[in-house]
Amino acid sequence: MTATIDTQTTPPTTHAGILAWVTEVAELTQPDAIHWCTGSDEEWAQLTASLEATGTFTRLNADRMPNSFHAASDPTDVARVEDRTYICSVDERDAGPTNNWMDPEQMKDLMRGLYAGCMRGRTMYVIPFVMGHLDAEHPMFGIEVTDSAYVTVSMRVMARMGTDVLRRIEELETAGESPQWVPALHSVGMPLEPGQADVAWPCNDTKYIVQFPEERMIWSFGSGYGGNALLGKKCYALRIASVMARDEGWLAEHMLILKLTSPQGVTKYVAAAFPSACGKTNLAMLKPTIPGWTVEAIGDDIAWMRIGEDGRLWAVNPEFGFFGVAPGTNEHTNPHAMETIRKGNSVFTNVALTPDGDVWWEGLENTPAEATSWKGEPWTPDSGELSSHANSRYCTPIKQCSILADEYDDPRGVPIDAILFGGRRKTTIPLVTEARDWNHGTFMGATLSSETTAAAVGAVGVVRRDPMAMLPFIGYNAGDYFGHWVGIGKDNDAAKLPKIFYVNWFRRGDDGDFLWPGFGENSRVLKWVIERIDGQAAAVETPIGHVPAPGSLDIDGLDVTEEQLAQALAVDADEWRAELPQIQEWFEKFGDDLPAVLWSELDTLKARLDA
Ligand code: SAT
Ligand code: MN
Repeated sequence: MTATIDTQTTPPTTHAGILAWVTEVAELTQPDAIHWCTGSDEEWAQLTASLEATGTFTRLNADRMPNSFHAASDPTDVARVEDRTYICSVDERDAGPTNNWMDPEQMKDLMRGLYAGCMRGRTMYVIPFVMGHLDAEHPMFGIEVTDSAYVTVSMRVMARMGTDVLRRIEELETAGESPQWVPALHSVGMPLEPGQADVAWPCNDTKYIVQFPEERMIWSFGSGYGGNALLGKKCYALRIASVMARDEGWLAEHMLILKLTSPQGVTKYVAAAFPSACGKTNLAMLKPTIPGWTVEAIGDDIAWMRIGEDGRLWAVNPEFGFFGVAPGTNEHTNPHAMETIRKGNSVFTNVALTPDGDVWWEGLENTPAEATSWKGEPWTPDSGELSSHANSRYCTPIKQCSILADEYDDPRGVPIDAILFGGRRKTTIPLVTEARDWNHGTFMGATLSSETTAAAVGAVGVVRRDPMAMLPFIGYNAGDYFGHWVGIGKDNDAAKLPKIFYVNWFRRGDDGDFLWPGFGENSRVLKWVIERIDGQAAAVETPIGHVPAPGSLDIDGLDVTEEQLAQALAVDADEWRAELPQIQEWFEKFGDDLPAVLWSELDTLKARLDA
């Protein structure tokens, strides 16, 4: 039995372009019904009820987690599928060496074959959405068409969507502004024959996540999960937006945005890029351990940054929710996230379900004596298996975050003072290093490396280069992307641009233990960063940049000795020499497309290590 959704027969828009596209998609995919999303509470209630009816959702105990739901995906559909993700630029060269590429017309032929009749037996949801503010100078619209109610519900958490968006597009159209909108087509790829029962998590073994950069268009097929299916997030706000940013002179980056206020009331804004599942969300909502300092959140995953009239780099978070990794999230690692989640209105995917109707995951307090694992099997702490998938997620409205900065609602965003690049490395990379200048910072970003995590399908723990933490998200030739970064430095007043730092919370000592406690204690590193910008903290120059001078990083009251800190900050010339051929090999991938400036930075690094 399926609960019914209102399906209007008359589309609620007169926008010819949108109507034509939706009609074309419906003719190709053959849905039983079309529902234009309003974004209302009633719609949420209907959709979540229909998801309960199909067994996709289990409603959680309202006393613990009001208006919230548990979902378990198909065990084969648990993360972004990078090997199935394509940048279909007209010219193969424009996809560059880090992306999969196929000729766009060939890809469209192939995918039209997959899409033909793929929504039979299902409702097609039309989701008008905007990434960023509806009242931005140029609102960044999109229309996602999907046959997944799960995706529709999740999109309502993650993006501003619904009738208001449609009205704004029409308004601008009427004013003669022809606002751009990104068509984003998604199907789980599992049509239903008449009488065929649905499964809790429909998907298809054949998956394609495809960006057409010239057309600013997204086609996704076969997966219902996260970044593969919520097309406003990685596909639009990073891959397609990075192409727009290249063409228009701004930056679309995989960065959190936070506001830091000192005991003296001085406010700074920090943007930070880390690969998925490296603690970015924790840093975004950090609870400082040093007295008098406060952190407010603005974004946890994506930053769009434009040079303002004042010459500074202004950032907005284009998203409306948090899509955070659940395992490891708890009262210690991220108390603000826990508080945000507990307010409800959330969707949990691939975590465990407790007998009293709550969710649980590894690392959360109060381990239950028994639970149902993400695979739907009975689980106890002695099961010898994880209760939750390592990439299981909470999906929660950002407005519930009690430390959300007021500036979140400002369409102009915030002026960024510091950019941090970070990865997960057991060795070599110090706790914090300050770049000498913008180009050196671009070199740090371009050579960023990290041990892989469960956020993408594939081996975990392997060191890979992840430039600006954007490897799976750069929508064009990464060589050109580095050139774009260099260009931002060249075309603007360096004194007004943010200072760049490289951090590594994950360095380990000889005993294999972490050298730095991380989490709330990372506020100490932020404090040093801010004090550097204000010319207050001391640093020593090393071949790789400036690291904190002894005594300059505040470890007052912390259970870390000066010796441990020295190890965390050490620049080991031999480790770095071992890194050089890897960087060389990485750069060679880009051939002539790598900006010469980055080769000079590598030469400088070599020379400094030998000096
Ligand atoms: O699945 S998502 O791509 O949305 C999450 C992530 O990898 O950061
Ligand atoms: Mn991310």
